[in-house]
Amino acid sequence: MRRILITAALPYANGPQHFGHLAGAYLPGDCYARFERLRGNDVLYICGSDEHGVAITLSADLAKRSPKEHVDLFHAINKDFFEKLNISFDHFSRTTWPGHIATTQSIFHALKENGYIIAKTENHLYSETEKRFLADRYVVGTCPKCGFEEARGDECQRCAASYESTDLKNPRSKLTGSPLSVRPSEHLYLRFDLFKDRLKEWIEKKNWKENVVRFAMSYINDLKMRAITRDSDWGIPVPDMPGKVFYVWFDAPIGYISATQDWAQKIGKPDRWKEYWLSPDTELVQFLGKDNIPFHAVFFPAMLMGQNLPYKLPDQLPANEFFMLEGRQFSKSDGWTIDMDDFFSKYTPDLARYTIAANAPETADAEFSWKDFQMRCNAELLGKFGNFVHRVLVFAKQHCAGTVPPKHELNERDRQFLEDIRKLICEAEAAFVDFHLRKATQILMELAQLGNVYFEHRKPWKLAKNPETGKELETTLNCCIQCIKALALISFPIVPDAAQKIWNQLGYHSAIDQWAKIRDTDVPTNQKLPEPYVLFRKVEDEEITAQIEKLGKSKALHKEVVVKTEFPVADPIIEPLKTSIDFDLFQKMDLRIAQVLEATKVPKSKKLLKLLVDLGFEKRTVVSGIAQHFEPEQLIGKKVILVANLAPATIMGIESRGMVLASHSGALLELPQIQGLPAGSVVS
Ligand code: B3M
Ligand code: ZN
Repeated sequence: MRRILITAALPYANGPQHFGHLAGAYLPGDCYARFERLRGNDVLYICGSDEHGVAITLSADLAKRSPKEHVDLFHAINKDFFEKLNISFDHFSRTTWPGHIATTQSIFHALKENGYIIAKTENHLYSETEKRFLADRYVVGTCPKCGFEEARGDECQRCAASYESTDLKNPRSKLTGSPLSVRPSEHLYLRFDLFKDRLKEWIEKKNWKENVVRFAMSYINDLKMRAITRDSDWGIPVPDMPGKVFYVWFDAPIGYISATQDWAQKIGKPDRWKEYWLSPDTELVQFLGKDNIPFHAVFFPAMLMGQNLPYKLPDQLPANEFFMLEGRQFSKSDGWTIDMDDFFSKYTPDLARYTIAANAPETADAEFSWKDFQMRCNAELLGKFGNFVHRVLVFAKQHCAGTVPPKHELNERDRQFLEDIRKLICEAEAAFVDFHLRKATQILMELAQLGNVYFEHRKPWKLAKNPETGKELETTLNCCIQCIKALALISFPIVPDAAQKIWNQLGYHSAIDQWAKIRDTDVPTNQKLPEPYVLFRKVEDEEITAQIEKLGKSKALHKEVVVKTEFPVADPIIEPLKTSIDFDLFQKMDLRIAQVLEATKVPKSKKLLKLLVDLGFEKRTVVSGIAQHFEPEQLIGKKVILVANLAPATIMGIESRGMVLASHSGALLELPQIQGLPAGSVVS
């Protein structure tokens, strides 16, 4: 029996989780955990809320909650979300439980004792009114190079100079506008650079996904010391340094260890965490999204290498790409999301799990779309999978007195069928071992289809009409029942509720619990079959249309156009075509995707908004005449298309570097939608 410790990235308790998160870490982790438990291994699946960091204090402030109230709220919401989706964590802890403080501090002490921590005193910007040091992103001031007055804390969006925030002239708080002073502050740095060789040697031996290794290696080559402390009162206190807490990415991964300790205490065996974390034969498998790779492949391993205890380093790091909704990133503020209460009032968790697994973002970004969801539910789960199970069981009930009929002499077709079933079980096994969820769902459907084809071929309804083919009928149904058993087995990690129901419909009263035994044992002849029932319902077109419409409606951009215009949607206003231009001229235009970071009304102007946009490689200010169509806050986070090489122009005293594309029709205005691609992408 192997001992497998599985973790999934600790979600920030800073907002509700959605299918995007689920696809990146929690569902793949859960399918793997369920599969390995089924194989009889000692599995511990650990997760918990990540409850520290500036992002949390900021959102809490905005929501007028204390950070504690904020994380309590979202911890509860997210825990419930995972429970509703049948994510089988053995424990879902949180980084604000007291034990996490002690563990974080002891990891820190060992690093310090071993000479990996140094202190440096540097000047930082301090707000007298807010009584705190401000991180770069909360600072604005006058650029020391070009004199631009709205320059950011670390780089000037006008002249692209980069500098220390303390070099800014007239520095101010971005939030309150109050002036900032310079004060020395001491911070602790972790000497990650000292782990370069050990990290390299360790990663070179790993058979991880190519992109994970490449990404990790590029980080290692460039490893420098990094500050692990922050000036804040929300976080794990740094011993002997009042007013300082650990940087959230220092304490969060330690949360995996402390969550295991929390679990061990709760089961009344406080030392059991050591069996997982301190034993060399534990296999540590950490599921995560690709944006978290450096922390799991480089920084956290280095922190553990600097300990005196023999902590486990990850053996596997299945990192997934991003998962979107209908081609765009999930965004709650945009309404580009799925209301989970509504979802669960209509659909079972299995439907979500199956659809997400079938589209798992394993090698490329992937998405949830409602049409695909409908197809997965109707054509696959209901049409192929559920239908096969149901028709066989109904037939057996009618023609075999409600029991599993015996298997008699097999013909070539039966033999082939049974062999194919066995082959597909082995393929599914391999897919789960290799974290290939997509593949596993394909195999599941292949197996269901195999059953359907066999059933059609053997035509039991004909065999039933002729008393002389009674034995053939029984054999056919027996073989089909063995196929159903295989379906229950391999579908269990993905759709556990449906799998268990199928298992029970085969007359078992136990839980699906042993992979090899179930794989190798036939459903016994004469086992009593209960009344069969339908497992999946049809998802109607109207439901899907309604969901898609809802998505469109709650999309802020769209809604605002409708709400803000005084006129009903008018007939299109056809403007005459301009004279033609050369392709060369067209090609000179540089159109880019730009993400809006800040939006404010231009004082004394009805039409103008001042936008700060991110082009990926630089940030700039543009002035755009769309103020009558959008509230500034609706635009934050949106991606727009910018004419990026338009000569700068000064509009109402503001230098505008570029123009946002928009489409007008009478009083209507809409922004072209490209939301899934990164800022800086060329539009041509
Ligand atoms: N909370 C980031 C995230 O949710 C972070 C992961 C921590 S894992 C130790 O993507
Ligand atoms: Zn400048």
